[in-house]
Amino acid sequence: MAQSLAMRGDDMCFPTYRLAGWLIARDYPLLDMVNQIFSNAHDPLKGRQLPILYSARKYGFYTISGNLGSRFGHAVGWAMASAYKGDDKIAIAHVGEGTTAEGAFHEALTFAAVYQAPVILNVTNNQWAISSFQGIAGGEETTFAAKSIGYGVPGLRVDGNDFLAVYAATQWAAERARANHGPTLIELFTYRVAGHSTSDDPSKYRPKDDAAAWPLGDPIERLKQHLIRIGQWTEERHTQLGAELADAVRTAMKEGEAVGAHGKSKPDPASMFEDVFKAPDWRLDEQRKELGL
Ligand SMILES: Cc1ncc(C[n+]2csc(CCOP(=O)(O)OP(=O)(O)O)c2C)c(N)n1
Repeated sequence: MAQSLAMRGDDMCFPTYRLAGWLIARDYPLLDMVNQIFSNAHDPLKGRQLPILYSARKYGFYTISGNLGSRFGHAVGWAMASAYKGDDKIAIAHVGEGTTAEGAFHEALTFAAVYQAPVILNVTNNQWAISSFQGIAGGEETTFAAKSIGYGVPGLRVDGNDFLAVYAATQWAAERARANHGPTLIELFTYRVAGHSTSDDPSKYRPKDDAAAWPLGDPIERLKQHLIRIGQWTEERHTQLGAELADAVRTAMKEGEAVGAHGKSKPDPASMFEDVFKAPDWRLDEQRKELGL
């Protein structure tokens, strides 16, 4: 995940559900991810979030929300607070192109522009919002990058399947933000080859061979070819790495299952009364006692 590597450890990412790569690129433990998915006794989020809606402050990863677009405004607010405190930490946020049709996207851009917030706002244009194609969000009228012009914010349109281009664009926007030159909107142009989720069947709303017509290739394959060409990588090492990673995922799954899957182990119910207020609150204390916890 190029952006995760281009940002500083103390910056903050306001992600969507498609950003697990951020955590993996920063060596977040796979087992913690699996335990979160299972909501088991070792779930770092104590069963309080939907599966895959990770949160990891130490890894610069703000909690994901199922409410599309809600992170854009949070990122701008966080970035404004950082600037207000005289800090040089910056924020980066993501939405899909479908989500640009939500008010939250436009509100966030207005605040970002007016207050020159040190933030990078990304639109991952994978061309499909479940079964709605990008035109439903205005993608046929103009590009998503060009939407920035109306707000007076620079907009970049990047080949989202080119690792190095994404890295370079992010680094450029991060330098601008850190030097107090304000926000940048980046459109990451890509294509969603698979379904929206495992319960989605894209052949119901687009031609079965649609993915074959996509000209910009697979980002991992492209980076691999580039690295081989410059003598930094080989087919053998790539195959070996693939096997190692598959093994790491299988091992984490087994370990997570051993802790507990499908409700076999759960976070301590009494923990729901923790972390709500900074100091103990008598109302919560009464509720906890009422439940005998
Ligand atoms: C406020 C809100 N409205 C609707 C949904 C239901 N929903 C979940 S994902 C999705 C499609 C999002 O498409 P896009 O923004 O293009 O992102 P992508 O999943 O393609 O990355 C929708 C409509 C939601 N989660 N939140």
